[in-house]
Amino acid sequence: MSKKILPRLAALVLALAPLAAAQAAIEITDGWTRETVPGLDVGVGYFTLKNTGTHRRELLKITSPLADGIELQVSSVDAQGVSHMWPVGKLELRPGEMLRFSPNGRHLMLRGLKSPLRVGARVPVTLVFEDEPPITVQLQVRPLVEEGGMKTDHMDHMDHMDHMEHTHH
Ligand SMILES: [Cu+2]
Repeated sequence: MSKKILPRLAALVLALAPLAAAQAAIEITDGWTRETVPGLDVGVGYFTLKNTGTHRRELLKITSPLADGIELQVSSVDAQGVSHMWPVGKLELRPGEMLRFSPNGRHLMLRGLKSPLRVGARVPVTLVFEDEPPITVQLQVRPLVEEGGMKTDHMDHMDHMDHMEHTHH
């Protein structure tokens, strides 16, 4: 390599460096949600998160222009078959870590939806991780009732909402 080209190459590398730094380390795939239950303004959300970078990343904020607020929750089914949910305090991804949100595990709860969610629509959700540019994922709306019968996750949320109301009284 000639001595003339090297400084130019160095300048080029310097020019590209900020671009590389702005590359998102967090990958979000398989975003989906369900149709809302008639009369309820709450919805669910699922996706898969992966930290492809070399540093821990903490999730700081989740928002959607279609909802008043979004909460991270985890649900699990107890020995009696009853589903329980509670908020997730802190979500961190180690380098290389992958987290799959699912109906019987971690999920998003969208509160105060501006309008009912209909099959085929998309719900944009923006996630902010520390030291990362915001990432927007489109949650694809799936039917409430799928082949094989009624899914229970929304029913769980109806119970959950009752519970939330009780705590306010
Ligand atoms: Cu929930």
